[in-house]
Amino acid sequence: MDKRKFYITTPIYYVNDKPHVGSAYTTIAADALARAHRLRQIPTYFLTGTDENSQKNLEAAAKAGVDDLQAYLDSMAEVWKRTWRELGISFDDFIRTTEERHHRGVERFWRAVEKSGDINKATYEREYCVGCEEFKTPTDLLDGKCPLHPNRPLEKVSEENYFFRASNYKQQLLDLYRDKPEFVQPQSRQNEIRSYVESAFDDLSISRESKKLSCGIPVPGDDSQRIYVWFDALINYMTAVGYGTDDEMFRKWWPASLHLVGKDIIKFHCALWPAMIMSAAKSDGLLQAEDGSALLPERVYAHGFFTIDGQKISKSLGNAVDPLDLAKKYPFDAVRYFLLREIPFGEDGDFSTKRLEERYASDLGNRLGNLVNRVIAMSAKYFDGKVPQTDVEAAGEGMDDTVWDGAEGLAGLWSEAEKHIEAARLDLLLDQVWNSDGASLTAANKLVEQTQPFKLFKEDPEKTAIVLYALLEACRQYAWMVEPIMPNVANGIIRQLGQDPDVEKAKGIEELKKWGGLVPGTELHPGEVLFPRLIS
Ligand code: ME8
Repeated sequence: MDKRKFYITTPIYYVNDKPHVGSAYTTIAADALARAHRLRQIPTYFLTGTDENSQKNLEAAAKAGVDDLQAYLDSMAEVWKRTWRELGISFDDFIRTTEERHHRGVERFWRAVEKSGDINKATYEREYCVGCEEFKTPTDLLDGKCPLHPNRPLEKVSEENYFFRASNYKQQLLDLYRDKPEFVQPQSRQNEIRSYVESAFDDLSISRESKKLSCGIPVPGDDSQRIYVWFDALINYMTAVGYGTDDEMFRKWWPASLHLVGKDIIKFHCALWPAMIMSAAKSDGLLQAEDGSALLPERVYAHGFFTIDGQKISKSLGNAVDPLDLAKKYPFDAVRYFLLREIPFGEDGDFSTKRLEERYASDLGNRLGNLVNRVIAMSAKYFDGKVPQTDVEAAGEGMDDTVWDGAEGLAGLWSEAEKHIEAARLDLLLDQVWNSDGASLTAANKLVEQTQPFKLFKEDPEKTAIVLYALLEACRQYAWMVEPIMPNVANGIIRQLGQDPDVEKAKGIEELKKWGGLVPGTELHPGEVLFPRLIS
């Protein structure tokens, strides 16, 4: 197994609706983390896709008046794929659970679980919430209703189905949480999962009678039953990288490095999914590590939920924000910045265009955009359109009587950035680049105020060259620090500094981090407006 690889996934989304700012949030976070790893030249595979064997989709197709379910699924999957493309999401693969490659992998997985002795038939009576696509026990309900979908009547299901003996894996799951606490992220969710497994995790029905449910993958060897949508959906993370079709590819990418999900589906990812793999691995060597243990995903990270102007995003309230509309109104990099910056990753928060516009003006326009514009414009004006000629090493020193820590301060920012990327905390990375002491954007702006290069030039051109070189070089480094979050802005800065972003990227992150990447005498290209005034 190549240790230096990064396989990241988003949930596969239901296609009963088009993307909104919530699904965009997860997808943008995954995109930024994928870009951060690619920038570090770590082989990266970024997967997203659509969850199509769901009753919800069936209902949505009927509501839309489309008789041909496959035609509905095809057109909606295209809407999702196109939206992500238009927003510049850099996914490597888009899986649909109606694809042949997925069905083949699901069949192999089912057979493995069956062979392990963990599938049996039983009759039972229970209530099913289509909103959650989940069976509910009496303790899950509030006044006899699903607390998440109180307006949806529960379906009473009484039939003979296949069951997965999930309870066989209770202890192994608890051991997993104890031995590898990082499996469940953020840490604040670990107790929730542990107590769920201790108290409520039980055998579950993993099929429905085909005559009652016209969507879903048929149970291998028994067409009269169809596989429960979550049991099939989770396996997408494997089928996309070749499980059931391409063992070599599977060995290359599995296990997933990070499943990024919303907090609503953490139980499925942190309990059911590893239990399924533990079972299948007993009978399928491809799912085993060298020591025979099951190859489980390395981490699941559950982020929080967005409200819109304080309200839950919902169809009935009609408040779902279409990310494509946001992209028409704002430079999309600014939306990415806002989403990833505003809320500590893992916590709930509110999406408000007022806050977005405030941050656009203050963080991006005033602090980043102005700094880059001023520093490049001054350098161009005083130094013949070029990066000033100066002693690069000397320019890397901290400056007396100022807040500026120089190259050392920037190196400190980089080492913190690496930790934040590893922990998937891009909010902290951004906060630090903007606000920390020493060499952040705040410090750089202060340095301009403290040294006043536009006055200093008359008295001391040599010192001005040092100050402006330091600031230009800092802008170059900021660009690479924020590149995963704002790729277009970063490229714009690099181009204004007279460099080719692709050529620079190819040098590798260690080179990009080094003080002095900007060569004195390089021709600058001022003028590109990074954050244009918003049209209201
Ligand atoms: O659950 N805030 O699909 P889904 C933040 N098909 N994130 C949000 C959000 C909000 N308000 N609303 C949705 C499913 N999300 C299954 C997944 S995976 C094998 C199967 C995001 O279309 C968040 O990531 O209901 C959440 O987990 C996901 O959309 C749910 O998408």
